[in-house]
Amino acid sequence: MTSVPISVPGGAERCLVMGVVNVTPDSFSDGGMWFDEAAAVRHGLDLVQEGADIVDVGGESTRPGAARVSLEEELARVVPVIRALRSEGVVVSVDTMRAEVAKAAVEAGAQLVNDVSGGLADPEMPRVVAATGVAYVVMHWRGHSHDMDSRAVYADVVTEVREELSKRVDLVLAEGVSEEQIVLDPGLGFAKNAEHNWAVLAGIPRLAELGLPLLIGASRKRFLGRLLAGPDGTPRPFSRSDDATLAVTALAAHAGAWCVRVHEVGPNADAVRVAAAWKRAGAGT
Ligand code: PMM
Repeated sequence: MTSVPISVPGGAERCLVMGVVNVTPDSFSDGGMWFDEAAAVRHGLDLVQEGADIVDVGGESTRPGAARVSLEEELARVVPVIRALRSEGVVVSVDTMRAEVAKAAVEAGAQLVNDVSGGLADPEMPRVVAATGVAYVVMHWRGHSHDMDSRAVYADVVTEVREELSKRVDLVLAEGVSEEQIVLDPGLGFAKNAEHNWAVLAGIPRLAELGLPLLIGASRKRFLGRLLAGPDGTPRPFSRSDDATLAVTALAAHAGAWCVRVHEVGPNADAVRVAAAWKRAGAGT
C-alpha cells in the first residue's frame, strides 16, 4: 500500500480517526451547531483532545437533497476555521468539491483535500491537488445531492464501485496527482441505499485490492438509523446511532480501513485502538 503524505503520531500502527466539523447551517446530523467561526474552531480543538488525528472542515452540506452554496460563501466559511486550527498545530482536511476552495484551504494550512465527487464536480480539482502535493481523498460519487438517490442502481455494487474508483484513479494520475497522494472512499450513502452500503462495507477487502488507503464515512448515516428502527419501523434518529457508528468503526478498522470519518470522536478513537490490538495479536506481534 502507498504511504499518504500526512504525518500523524501512531498513524502507521492503526486506523486514523478524522473528526468532522461542518461549518454549515444544514448538514445532516450537526447542521448549524458549528456554523459560527469561533464555535467551529473550538469544536475542532475539542475533537483533537478527544483523539482526532485529522479534523475535516466542510462548508457545504452534502445531505440528500441539499442545494449548493456559492463559492464565496464556502470560502468564507472554511478558510478562517482552517487557518485558526492549523495555527494550533491541528492536521486539517478540507471537505470540498471546488478546486478554488481546495487551493485556498491548502494555502491556509490544510494537508488533505477531501473531495466527495472524486474530481467529477470540478474538473480543475485534480490539477490543483497535483500542484499542492497534499493528500487527496477520491470518493465514489455519481452526482450532486439533489438527485443522487435516483442513481443508486447497481447490478453488483462492490464491483461497480471498484471499477468506477479505479477509473477515477487513472484520471487523476493522468492529471499529475501522484499515487502516494490518493486515498479512496466508497462513499457510503452517496448514490447508495442501505443494502448497497452494507455490501460495500462487507466488500472492504475487495476495495483494498486496489492497493490504495481507504477512508470510510459511516457516521450517523441513514442506513444505521434504518437498521436500528423501532418495532413500528420508525428509523432511529441519528443522535442515537453513535454506538452503531462505533461498531462499524471497529469492523472497518479491523478489515483494513486507513481512516474513519466520524462525528463523535472519543469512543471511535478507542475503537480503532481495540481493532489495532486485535490485529497485532492475530499477527503474533
Ligand atoms: N460523508 C459526508 C461528508 N463528507 N467525506 C468523505 N470522504 N466520506 C464520506 O462518507 C462523507 C464525506 C456526509 O456526512 P455529514 O454531512 O454527516 O458530514
